[in-house]
Amino acid sequence: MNVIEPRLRSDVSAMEGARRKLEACAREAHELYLPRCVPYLEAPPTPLDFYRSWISPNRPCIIRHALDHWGALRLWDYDYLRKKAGQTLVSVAVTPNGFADAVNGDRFVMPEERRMKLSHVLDLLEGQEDKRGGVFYVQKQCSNLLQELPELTSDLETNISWMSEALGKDPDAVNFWLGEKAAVTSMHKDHYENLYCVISGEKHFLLLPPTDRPFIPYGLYQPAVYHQREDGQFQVLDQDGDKVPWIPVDPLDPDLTRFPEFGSVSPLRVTVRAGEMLYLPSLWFHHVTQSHGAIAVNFWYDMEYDIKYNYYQLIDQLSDITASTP
Ligand SMILES: O=C(O)CCC(=O)C(=O)O
Repeated sequence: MNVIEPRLRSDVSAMEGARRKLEACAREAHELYLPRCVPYLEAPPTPLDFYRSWISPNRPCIIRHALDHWGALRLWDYDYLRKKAGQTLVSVAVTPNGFADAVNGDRFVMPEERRMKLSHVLDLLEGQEDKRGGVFYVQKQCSNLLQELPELTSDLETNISWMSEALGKDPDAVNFWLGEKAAVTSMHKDHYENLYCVISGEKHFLLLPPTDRPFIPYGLYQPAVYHQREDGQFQVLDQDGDKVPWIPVDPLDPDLTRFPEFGSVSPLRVTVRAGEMLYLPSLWFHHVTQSHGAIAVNFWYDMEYDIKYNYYQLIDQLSDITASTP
């Protein structure tokens, strides 16, 4: 008689039970507090109201008229950027397909990073120069607005006062984004409270709450980086280091045969237009596309590592364990 089999069967049914509980928890979050679409605020909030209504309940919203006083909204066209910072070197992510930091086959592939004059990037975006099969995206998230483009900071605020007061801290990073329509940010989450401000063009966000984690597949991938050869061909070069956990599903065209659980997510889709600010709460999954040449600036505030973070970690780990149930 095989004594292991009954034990295995009960382990499997315990896993399935845990999975059902996780899925019930995700559904309950939708019933209890998650919105069906992203609401708009018509004016910047007070710190208390913003903390109470949005940060604490971890709910996204779009804030209008919070940037009306930024010169950037009126000034930042390509001519102005050329005059003000055209000769400045910026870090640019270059890929053959628009996917920087994304799963490609069995690899997690990062972009080739080039240092280029901003004017050169603008020429490429305007089609004045041959892109040689590359897709270009200024997207380095190292506070690149402050680090690489200080000339532009007088056209906006580098600190959102009501947010700093609500959280009791200043942003960890202020990032500048400028890219082609083909540039896509694959689905991921960050441990930041994010204020994402569109200066020109449009950004399209697909959002999933952290509680949907049981339905979101993760894999472990060999890290690699794109490299464009002299003849223009892109290679994928393996990198040393640990495997990278990443989400392999494309939420705009999910392969539900491979990832049937993803069929249970309820995405929020929102277009953020010039002059609008999206509050993207910490740990929300997001996938981002854009109109050609869209410009944005975002503020990342480190999240509180409190009980909410702790609960998320539990859901994350249980989702992993129960997903591997045969
Ligand atoms: O604008 C993008 O392409 C990505 C933005 C993003 O992922 C973020 O702000 O965390």
